[in-house]
Amino acid sequence: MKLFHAPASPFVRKVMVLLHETGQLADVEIVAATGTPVDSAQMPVSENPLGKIPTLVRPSGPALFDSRVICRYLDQRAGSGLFPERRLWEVLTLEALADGIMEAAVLMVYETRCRPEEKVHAPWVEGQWAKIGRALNALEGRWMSHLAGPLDMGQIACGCALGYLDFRLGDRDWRRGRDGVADWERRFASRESMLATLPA
Ligand code: GSF
Repeated sequence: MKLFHAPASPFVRKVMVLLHETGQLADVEIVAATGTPVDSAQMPVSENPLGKIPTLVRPSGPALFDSRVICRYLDQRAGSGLFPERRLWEVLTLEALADGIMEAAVLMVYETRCRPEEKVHAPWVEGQWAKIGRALNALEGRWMSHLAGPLDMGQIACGCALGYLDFRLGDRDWRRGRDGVADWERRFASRESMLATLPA
């Protein structure tokens, strides 16, 4: 299998952490692909018409995207139980919440990276940050007992989302007033799979 990959992408990191945790790393060839919506020259546009990463090419069958589909596929392939049937809707919702944090953070990065400075719309950027703030409050208020449970895909996605906030938006201090999430993140970030996939 081939995985279109960039070391800074939190969505790609979800896939990489899963590959580490489930012992499938050797089954995947990493193909470098960086880009933005305004520069897709190196992106896998013939495999994924959306031109986004991660995209996974299998020996047969259509290429898989996005990260949620790829993670579900690789989990099933290894029978690793990261989407346990008993807690499925919670796990998928937590993954969606973490993906939403990543999406909003990536949009904030694109706003300054892809637009001329005079066209950056500050209220729109702050609207994305407000989404992230509400999602972090939900983690702190409602998800701590789930985060403390056995490893699942929702937790992996949260670890990658919080790592991305440190990587790209470190000056925003997401930890303030969220001691529970901050403490969980510190412990989760010390997993071997997380240390091996630090964004760069
Ligand atoms: C999001 C992937 C994405 O936006 C998923 O895989 O879960 N919902 C999708 N990837 C970014 C790279 S990143 O910043 O993680 C991407 O491919 N951007 C290029 C573009 O054209 O949006």
